Amino acid sequence: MSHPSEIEISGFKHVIYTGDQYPEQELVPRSQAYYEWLDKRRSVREFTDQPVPKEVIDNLILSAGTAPSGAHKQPWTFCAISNPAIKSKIRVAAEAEEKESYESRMSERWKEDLKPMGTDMNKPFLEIAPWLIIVFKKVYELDDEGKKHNNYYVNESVGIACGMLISAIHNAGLVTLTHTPSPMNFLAKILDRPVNERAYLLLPVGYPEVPAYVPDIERKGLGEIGVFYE
Ligand code: IYR
Repeated sequence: MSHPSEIEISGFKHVIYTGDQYPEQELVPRSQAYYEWLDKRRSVREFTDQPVPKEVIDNLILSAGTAPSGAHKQPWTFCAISNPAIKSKIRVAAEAEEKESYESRMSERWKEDLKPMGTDMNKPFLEIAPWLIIVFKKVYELDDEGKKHNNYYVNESVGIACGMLISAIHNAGLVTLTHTPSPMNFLAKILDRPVNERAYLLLPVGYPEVPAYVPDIERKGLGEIGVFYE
């Protein structure tokens, strides 16, 4: 039976889905291989300054931009910074916020919880890593008359895009970590972002130091994170 290559639904064009499908016997090995590959991803804090070509960053951003989003509003902007002067500015401002956080904003319990991660208020990777990708969420759009139109499920959409970005970085053989200086509004100021954009996450991107050391932590098993209703 032949199908039309496109149809209309509520007046909007729909085309045929072209994602790959695999024979049934490949499902388990493919899903297992993906899991095992993804399980090797770690948040790495030690970077080298080895350059990463801009074209790689282009592809990482395009990959993140394939994320689903509320009403397909794509409420994100990815700022990629390799300029050393801007990276230094970001490091100075981020460390100032982190110092304040570690010294007075974070609870003792929180700092105890972070001890195994080996993180502190110093963020040398902000200058050493060849690229910083700063993800901004677009809370609303402004139309031509300057009227605000709220986007939908913005945190969910941008969170998913960040997950896909992190996977794309891992796929390229590069490393990152999720840096969340709080508050983050200094980033919009330094980068002169429009009023509808709020900093969401900062990801340094580059090659790991050799060797790079990561905390010896375990991931929860299927029995702890999966609940099945069959
Ligand atoms: N915001 C700081 C501190 C920090 C907080 C958590 I929760 C971490 O898992 C790691 C670090 C930072 O981004 O370094």
